[in-house]
Amino acid sequence: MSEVKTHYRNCNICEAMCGLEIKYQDKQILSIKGDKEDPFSKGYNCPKATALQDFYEDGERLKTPIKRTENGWQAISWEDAFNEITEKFKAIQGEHGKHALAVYLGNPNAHNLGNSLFLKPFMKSLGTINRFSSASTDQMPHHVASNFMFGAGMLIPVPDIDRTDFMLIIGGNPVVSNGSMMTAPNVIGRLKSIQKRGGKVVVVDPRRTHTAKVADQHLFIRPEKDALLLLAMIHRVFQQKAVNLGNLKAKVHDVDTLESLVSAYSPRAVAEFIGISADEISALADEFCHAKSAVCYSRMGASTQTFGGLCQWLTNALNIITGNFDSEGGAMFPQPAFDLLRNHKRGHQSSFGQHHTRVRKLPFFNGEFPVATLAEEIQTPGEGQIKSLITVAGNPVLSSPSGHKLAEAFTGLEYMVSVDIYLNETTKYANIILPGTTGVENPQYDIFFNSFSVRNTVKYSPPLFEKTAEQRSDAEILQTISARMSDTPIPAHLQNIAPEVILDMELKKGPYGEQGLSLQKLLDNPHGIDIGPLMPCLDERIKTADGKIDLVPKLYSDDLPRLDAVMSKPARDNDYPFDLIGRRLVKSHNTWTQNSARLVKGKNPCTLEVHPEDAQQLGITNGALLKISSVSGSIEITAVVTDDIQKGVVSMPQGWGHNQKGTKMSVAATQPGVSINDLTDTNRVDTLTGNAALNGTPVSLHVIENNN
Ligand SMILES: Nc1nc2c(c(=O)[nH]1)N[C@H]1C(S)=C(S)[C@@H](COP(=O)(O)OP(=O)(O)OC[C@H]3O[C@@H](n4cnc5c(=O)[nH]c(N)nc54)[C@H](O)[C@@H]3O)O[C@H]1N2
Ligand SMILES: Nc1nc2c(c(=O)[nH]1)N[C@H]1C(S)=C(S)[C@@H](COP(=O)(O)OP(=O)(O)OC[C@H]3O[C@@H](n4cnc5c(=O)[nH]c(N)nc54)[C@H](O)[C@@H]3O)O[C@H]1N2
Ligand code: SF4
Ligand SMILES: [Mo]
Repeated sequence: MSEVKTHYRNCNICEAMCGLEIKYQDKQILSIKGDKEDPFSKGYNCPKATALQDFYEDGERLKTPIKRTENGWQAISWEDAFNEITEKFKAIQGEHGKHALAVYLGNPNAHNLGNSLFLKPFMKSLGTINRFSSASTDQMPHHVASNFMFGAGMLIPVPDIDRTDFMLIIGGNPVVSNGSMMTAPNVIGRLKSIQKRGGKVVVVDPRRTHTAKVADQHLFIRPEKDALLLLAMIHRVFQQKAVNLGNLKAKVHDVDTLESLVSAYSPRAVAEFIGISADEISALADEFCHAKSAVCYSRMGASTQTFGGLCQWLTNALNIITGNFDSEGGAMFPQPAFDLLRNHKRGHQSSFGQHHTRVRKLPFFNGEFPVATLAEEIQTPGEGQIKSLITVAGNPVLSSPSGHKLAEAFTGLEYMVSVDIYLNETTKYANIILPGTTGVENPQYDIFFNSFSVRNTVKYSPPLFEKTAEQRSDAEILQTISARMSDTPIPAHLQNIAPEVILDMELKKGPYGEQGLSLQKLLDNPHGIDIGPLMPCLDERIKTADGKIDLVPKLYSDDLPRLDAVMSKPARDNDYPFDLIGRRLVKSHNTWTQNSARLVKGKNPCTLEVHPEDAQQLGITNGALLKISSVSGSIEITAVVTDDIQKGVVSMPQGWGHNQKGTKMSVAATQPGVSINDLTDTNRVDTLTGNAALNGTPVSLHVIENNN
């Protein structure tokens, strides 16, 4: 046996980029702990980090390709797999056109250096316009707002959580999720620091979440009414003559237009609809204005809903008109060492709706179509129909709206491939599964999450363990398919270029390159390097043609009548009287971490939270087995009666439902739960951005069996 060694790397499961210290001996991991010397996470880690060992050791994780045959799944060589896949793709594209092949990209792509770099050339080589991804079940409204207000979809303002005096969190539960579009390891510690320095944290959520319990104030809001709250707060700011552009004077267009747009949305006018009193709305707006610095941060609950687009626009607008933008303690732009916008020239916004989906005419944006339309695009015959699909690191059968219907659509495809590490609810429909290396077998550098980070830091880790001769990385898989599918030959020296070569070049050309930042420097500093807190940088970073912020892009003012229509509709649907929302759990990450025994042990957490008054009215006892139904389908789930949830609203976890035949994740199947996305509805989207409305699904509840 060789000596015990130590390896440092960032955890790549969620967005928080926690630094880890891993002790190992030969190819055996001995322990995983937070790295106290990581300048950003300072020793913090959540319970999921240790599961990196489980994913590495998981005997059910695929390591070489498998092919579906009449006699079940069979091993196939990489060469045979690549030959078959590229022949089939070419034949299908030859017969039906390039766009007959679609791609679905899932969340772990953003956590993998190779995928982050090579998906772009991969898409180009396939020549299809039909890209779908988890972005349209997640954060598309943020990108649309940044595109139109600041000139680039990837220019995301993040809360300066470490210096703010007042943090308003709408529809996010960062104490559990550890933040999203806000990379901030140890959010709970950072929120408590706000309080320790005399500041305040306010949470707006239909559920009393863990974050709400830590906060100084929690306001229950009716689902999907956040845009009205934000409009009323902005109304109050204007009415109190409290507009203060701070550093942004002469840098913001259309402040007057905003004032006239919000004039109809007084706190009194919206209070009844949103479930927060006019006095509370006014007080919240006043406190926000009077705080030395303040920031409004709105996330999943305010993005994956029917007004997600408006919410993200108004969040930015509130920060801007109160002097809390591009300034300490407000919303600020990171300056990442690997700058995704390095080549983005001013005045080159993505055009919106340059194409629309064939069936429902939803907009194309940022190179993709909304995933809520994928099933119908596969199932509706006619010119442009999708006949073939490749999924890369995604599980849309569990993660997309009406996932069970998407599964049905997959059975009609002529040919499907999945680049994935498990035989799961989605990949079981593939003809061939190509598994890449994962987690500790990969190099780690967070291109995306450094772009959303609350502090500028930089860190690279090489793979902890070299892959075996039989394994391929996702990067190699993508590069091989690209080389074979591309119409224009890719030069030999670029076909297998290592991610590190590109990383090194970008670091040297990036904002800290002149100060000597390079891959070598990162290798010499395995705990990472702290660059410092976020700095005002609007003038350098903004990408609008004239360098000014567009406060009221037309697409948003055009969308307000849709919101007004809600205010005249009855609050409740008689057939489906409850609003279903999702929740995240500390010990699971989306749909794929549940094959780790240490993460799924104990009581089944996939339960439905019901308010005591609703439970009493329907005769539901704690622990009762319920049937929940929506227009999309029905599932059975155990009730937990709690006043942590607002009356009229019910909540269940997302990412579950591992109970399906033909999958091979036997630990996950011991605690399968049910899929929330068998209830969500592809027809519920934010029509402005195309993002799925996964929160606020109208449902009904029926007792199957009470727990007496
Ligand atoms: N109702 C409801 N639905 C939701 C949400 C919600 O809040 N409510 N949340 C949404 C959000 S925010 C997101 S991001 C999406 C996520 O949606 P998806 O990205 O579709 O789902 P994941 O669970 O992240 O699936 C990851 C897949 O990648 C595989 N995988 C893991 N690691 C690797 C790797 O290193 N390489 C490869 N090739 N594959 C890998 C896993 O086996 C799994 O199949 O779900 C969305 N769906
Ligand atoms: N442990 C863990 N961490 C994760 C993940 C995970 O699965 N598990 N997933 C990661 C991913 S991919 C993402 S995108 C992030 C997401 O990070 P967050 O956005 O922080 O995650 P959620 O827990 O989905 O928070 C959404 C909140 O919105 C509330 N909500 C629902 N509907 C509404 C509404 O209409 N209005 C308002 N105001 N609130 C509403 C819900 O009650 C919930 O508290 O988390 C990441 N981190
Ligand atoms: S918070 Fe996220 S990045 Fe940090 S250890 Fe947990 S899963 Fe990993
Ligand atoms: Mo996400």
